[in-house]
Amino acid sequence: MRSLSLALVLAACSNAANPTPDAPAGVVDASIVDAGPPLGILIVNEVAPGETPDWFEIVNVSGSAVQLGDYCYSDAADDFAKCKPFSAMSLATGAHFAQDVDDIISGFKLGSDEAIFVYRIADHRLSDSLDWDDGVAPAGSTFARLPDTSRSIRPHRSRSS
Ligand SMILES: [Ca+2]
Ligand SMILES: [Ca+2]
Repeated sequence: MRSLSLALVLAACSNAANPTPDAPAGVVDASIVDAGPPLGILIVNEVAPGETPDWFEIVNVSGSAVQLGDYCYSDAADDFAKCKPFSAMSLATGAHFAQDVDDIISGFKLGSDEAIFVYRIADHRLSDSLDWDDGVAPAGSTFARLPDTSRSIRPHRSRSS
């Protein structure tokens, strides 16, 4: 929030009779800062939209086992009514888990240009998300972090072939 802090300092130093409300960008950023950074406990490592069923893979990158039932997933940001809890199971440190997604299992499907969000249910904190664009994961391919859990995301041949 350096820009907002600077704006406040400048406002304090300026003539009080002539305020200059010129920092709308700082106001927009505030909601993001308030939510905090993603937890990064469960990472969305790979998505396979357009498969039957669609699926995505998560990895537990924390130093201890995670109860998946404490987390939920959604294709809509901050939609906790839609957010579907994972099954109650323990995911070991470093372990991968592929979650199938369809209207019956999840209440939604994964489209060709969407995103998937994983939240901790107790406090609605985002653990991780992955956004993809149309055409990046054609039939037979997925969209994945390569190498695993990295910030580099690109098309990847489906492991199911
Ligand atoms: Ca969808
Ligand atoms: Ca998208």
